[in-house]
Amino acid sequence: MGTAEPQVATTSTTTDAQSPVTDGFHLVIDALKLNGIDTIFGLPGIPITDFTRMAQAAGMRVISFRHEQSAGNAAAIAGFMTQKPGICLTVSAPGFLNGLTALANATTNCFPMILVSGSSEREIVDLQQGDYEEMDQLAVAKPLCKAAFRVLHAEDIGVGIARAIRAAVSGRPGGVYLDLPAKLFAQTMDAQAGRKSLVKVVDPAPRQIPAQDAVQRALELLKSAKRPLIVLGKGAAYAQADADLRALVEKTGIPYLPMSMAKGLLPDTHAQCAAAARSYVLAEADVVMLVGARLNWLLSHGKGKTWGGKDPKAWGGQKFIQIDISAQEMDSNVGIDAPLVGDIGSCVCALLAGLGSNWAKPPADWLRAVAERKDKNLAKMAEALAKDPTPMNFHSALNVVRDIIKVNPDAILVNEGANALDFTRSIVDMYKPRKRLDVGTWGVMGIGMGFSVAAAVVSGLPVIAIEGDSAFGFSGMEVETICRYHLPVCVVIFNNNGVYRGTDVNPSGGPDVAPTVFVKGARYDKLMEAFGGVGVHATTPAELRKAMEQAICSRKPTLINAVIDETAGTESGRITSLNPTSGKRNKSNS
Ligand code: ADP
Ligand code: TZD
Repeated sequence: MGTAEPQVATTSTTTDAQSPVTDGFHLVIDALKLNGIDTIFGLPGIPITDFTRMAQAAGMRVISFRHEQSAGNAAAIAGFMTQKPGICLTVSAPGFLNGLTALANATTNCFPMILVSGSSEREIVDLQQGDYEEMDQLAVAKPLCKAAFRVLHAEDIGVGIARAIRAAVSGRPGGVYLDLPAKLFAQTMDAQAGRKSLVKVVDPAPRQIPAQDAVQRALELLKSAKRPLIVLGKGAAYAQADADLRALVEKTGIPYLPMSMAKGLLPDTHAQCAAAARSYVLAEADVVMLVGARLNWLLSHGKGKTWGGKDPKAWGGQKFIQIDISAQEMDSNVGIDAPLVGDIGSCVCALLAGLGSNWAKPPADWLRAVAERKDKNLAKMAEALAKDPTPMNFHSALNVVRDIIKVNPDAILVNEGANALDFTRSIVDMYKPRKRLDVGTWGVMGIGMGFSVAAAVVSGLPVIAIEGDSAFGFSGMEVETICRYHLPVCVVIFNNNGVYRGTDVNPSGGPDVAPTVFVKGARYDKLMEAFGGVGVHATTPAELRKAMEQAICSRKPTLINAVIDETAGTESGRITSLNPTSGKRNKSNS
């Protein structure tokens, strides 16, 4: 890099009580620390390199990545796990853009994070005179996040950080962009005035108490139900109201369905868990209570055949109660009969209080019907898991992962891919809240290693990442990051030689392989060995089991290349139908 970096202001620090002046670098660090933020996920370069050094010197954990998208994903999931905004720090223009996908994804998933990016000279950017890494980042970020701020003066840093924190975690959580121009870092001001300018955010995510009449309406609707169902979403996982939520489910006796990242809020093996009877309960329930789950594509927009509707757009006739912190979420897809707007902790608490002591359990015939479906499907699953084909398929490999999680329920499971995602979600039971972290609302590939790093850093617990081979490729270079920080991450790549599968052929007969096909028999395990981690090539469930057990026990960075039958799986996993099929093709076929 030819350009000189801003000089470290060696004489000034707000942390040094003797020093008469402070600077932008230290004010940002002090403002974050004052608000209990002790970790930064980022990637250094102009104008933030010295900032990363100073943050580390000031006792912050600075986790440096190989690509900003992974740093951003790490920040986002740290936000989800801790309810504090995760911080991602990047350089200007390209670094900022690399982080932006993660910021947009965080916002889409309602994860609190702050993307802090250095930016170039305002005067030059605004006149478009061609500065180093020039870009109007604030304008670019605005439509992709919940809020975006820029700080121009050192004395405004305290307020800027406070606004960013509050915007990220209050109401519906989301991503916030904070633009810090290079010049800001170097600005100096009186140290005492600087200290006074900082803001400790009081009650950053205030409780939002639901109205009593809304609680009553919800309870009455629930009471009238013949076939009630509770759907738990990742908003419920985020809310950390675990004990009350469990009490609500158990006191009402209503079957519940966990969305992907809500798995484990109650153990998946709980008698009331209806995950194994998903299609039955969605189509049959007459009153559905959504707890921190949106009626988006993942729930077929609350209508159509999934919900017992006669055609793909038809309402199935059920009534909905929806608990959400965002009033605007109500009626977004179908009418909500009993909206319960507030934070999940307060709403669940109010519902519990209103249940009384003689709440009637749901009708026995409904519970029996759900249990029958569930038992039938679980028996079918057990049969599939008992097989031991050569080569391994998703079931035989995941049978191992299922056992490993069962004996290590505190381990965090990160999961991405198509088939690797869908099969893991349905086969691997989770036992504790917030242990399953995955592709979320967008079904985005590339979260794998960023989520794994953050999960290990934030929790100190072992992390198991179940990755499709394509999915892994999006963030694979971060295995170096995992090794560098000696993180207890065990990456398992379900290697079936391509995107979805490895069997496509080039329709033209030309020399290029098909667009979905990768190098056959790739040895991803060697990648981990290159950085001093443990690499294992596993071709049988026994080899996979041994390697995973050793990884958990040793806490050493491990990558297991689990060879899966390349014909296993389907295009796009469970969502094959979302692939457009040309009307032209249909006509000419018929
Ligand atoms: P899933 O994908 O698991 O179905 P979604 O991401 O669609 O879940 O929905 C999460 C919902 O939870 C969002 O609508 C969000 O507003 C809501 N939410 C997040 N945190 C809270 C909270 N603390 N209290 C109430 N609602 C929340
Ligand atoms: N790019 C991004 C950022 N997100 C995406 N979801 C995709 C592309 C499209 N995509 C999927 O939806 S799943 C997937 C891609 C590329 C990978 C599937 O292959 P895999 O998993 O090897 O990871 P399986 O188990 O072989 O299906």
